[in-house]
Amino acid sequence: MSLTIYCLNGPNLNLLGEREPAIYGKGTLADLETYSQNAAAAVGATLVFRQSNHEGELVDWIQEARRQAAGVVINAGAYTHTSVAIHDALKVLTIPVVEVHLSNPGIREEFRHKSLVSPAASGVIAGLGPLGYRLAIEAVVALNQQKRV
Ligand code: CA2
Repeated sequence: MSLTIYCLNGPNLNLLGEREPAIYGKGTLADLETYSQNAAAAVGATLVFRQSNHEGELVDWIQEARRQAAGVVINAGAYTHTSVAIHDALKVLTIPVVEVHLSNPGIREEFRHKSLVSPAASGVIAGLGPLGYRLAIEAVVALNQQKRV
């Protein structure tokens, strides 16, 4: 049976391709979704890909994933560094959670060095652009396979 993976994207990621190409690349969010959908299809998974600028909506989707998904790939955007609500929602999950970032926050401004998502994640992928999304999807599938061994 096909695994359903939620890929959740936080604030301002709808602006991809419009500004800061040196940091985030030239691709748009639609390009990132197509790339991610193809990556999921290649490993036989079904991807639910969403973006919101609103913290509460992201929390609602994480709660929905608890019932609907076999794993979560999350780029919480700037909420990565501030949101106790997203941290708490992720902590409740018993499915794999992979934190992903297009850039590498660890080599950027100091305020990006702390992640509240990481303590609730199975793993973190950063700095690889869209490739990170593919690897995160593959990781969710592999972690589900491990569970069944
Ligand atoms: O590198 C990432 O994926 C980030 O999660 C992106 C967030 C940033 O706050 C995190 O520290 C790292 C920001 C996303 C904003 O994306 C934009 C894209 C184009 C133009 C402006 C913002």
